[in-house]
Amino acid sequence: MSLSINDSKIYQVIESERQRQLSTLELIASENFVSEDVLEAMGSVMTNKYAEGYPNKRYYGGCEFVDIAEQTAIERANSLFGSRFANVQPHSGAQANAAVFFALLQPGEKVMGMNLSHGGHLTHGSPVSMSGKWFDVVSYGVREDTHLIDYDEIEALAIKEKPKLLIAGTSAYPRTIDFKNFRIIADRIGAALMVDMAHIAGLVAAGYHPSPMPYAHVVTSTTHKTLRGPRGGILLANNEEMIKQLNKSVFPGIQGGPLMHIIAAKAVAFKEAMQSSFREYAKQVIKNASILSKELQKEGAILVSGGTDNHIVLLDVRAWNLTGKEAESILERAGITANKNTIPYDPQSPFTTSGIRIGTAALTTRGMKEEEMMQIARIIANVLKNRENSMLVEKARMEAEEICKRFPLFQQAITI
Ligand code: DSN
Repeated sequence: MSLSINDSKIYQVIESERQRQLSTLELIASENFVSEDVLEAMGSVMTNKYAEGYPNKRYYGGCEFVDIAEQTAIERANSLFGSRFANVQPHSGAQANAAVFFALLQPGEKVMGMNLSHGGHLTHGSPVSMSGKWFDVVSYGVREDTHLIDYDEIEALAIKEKPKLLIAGTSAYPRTIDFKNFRIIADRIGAALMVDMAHIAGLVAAGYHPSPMPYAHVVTSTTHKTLRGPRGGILLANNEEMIKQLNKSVFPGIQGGPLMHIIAAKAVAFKEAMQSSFREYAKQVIKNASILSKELQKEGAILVSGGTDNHIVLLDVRAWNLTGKEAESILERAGITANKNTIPYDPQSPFTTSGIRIGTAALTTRGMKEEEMMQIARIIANVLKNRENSMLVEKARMEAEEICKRFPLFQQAITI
């Protein structure tokens, strides 16, 4: 290892980030800790190889080994999710979603997705993203009284607006999504149904959230959230014509050379997600979120939708006279990493927000269970309620660090 000698600045930054991850409680719902095997594949010589095209149909020589890696990733993705076809090249979830738009729509055509501030995603038609700038967008939200998706409302809107593409999928929705209902709506208006399962992919893989695969025309996902793989995206489909269109859309449509080191790491992660230990993990992720939400409620927290079915808990911090921005920064001082998030019908801007989104995927990877969730819920509530008390916040930080020490990570990582 020569990075510490040849580039001490970057070495130091990596080491500091490693220490930060080790010593703080990671509750960002879209983050996780990959295995050392995934890390090893990501940091391998596969990064050196150009492989534009697809296995056995490349624009470069010397692809015999990267072909095996990509084919293996495709086969494992299909067996993990029960799909017939997969494209494992999207560099991210945003790229996977853009590939669907490029494959199925012409600029200006109509799409219908969930409003970002109700728990949707930027790439589902937000006016600040390419999806909202280049396409005609209709957004649906959740009900104001329950914070739940109302399928009758979506159906009525879809019949009125007739989008060509209907999008199901969220980044801050704590409840189970009924993909069958979405397909019924799509069929009524002759739309294609895209499901973006980025947040729940690990839960779907393990059988703890219903799979979109029987219902969606195309499924997109990231590979790094609950699925616990490298940062990246995938596309899944059951129809051969659909995958042909998607493949052309990813390359040469919107991307150049695939990231072969990431694709190899995706293959490793898919294999890990097929193990019974991963099913146990996903079950615990949900149990932990459920305990965390109940304990927070006991402390007086107001939760969007009143609880959770998945890995996400969304707090309405107005109950404690805070904005999401303030709450994020107080939690950070206490050694807890979470993110400010808009809540449905949020009076604050997306930069300020009234919510805090927390998720249990990363801490569950560290091995934390019910007991730690109860302790963490108490710390969160205590520091948010007593933020003026800097001694209390400092004590909370020490307690967070002590919990982290009991659940070590990266056994074989480099140390200074
Ligand atoms: N930014 C991701 C998340 O946190 O959910 C989605 O892209």
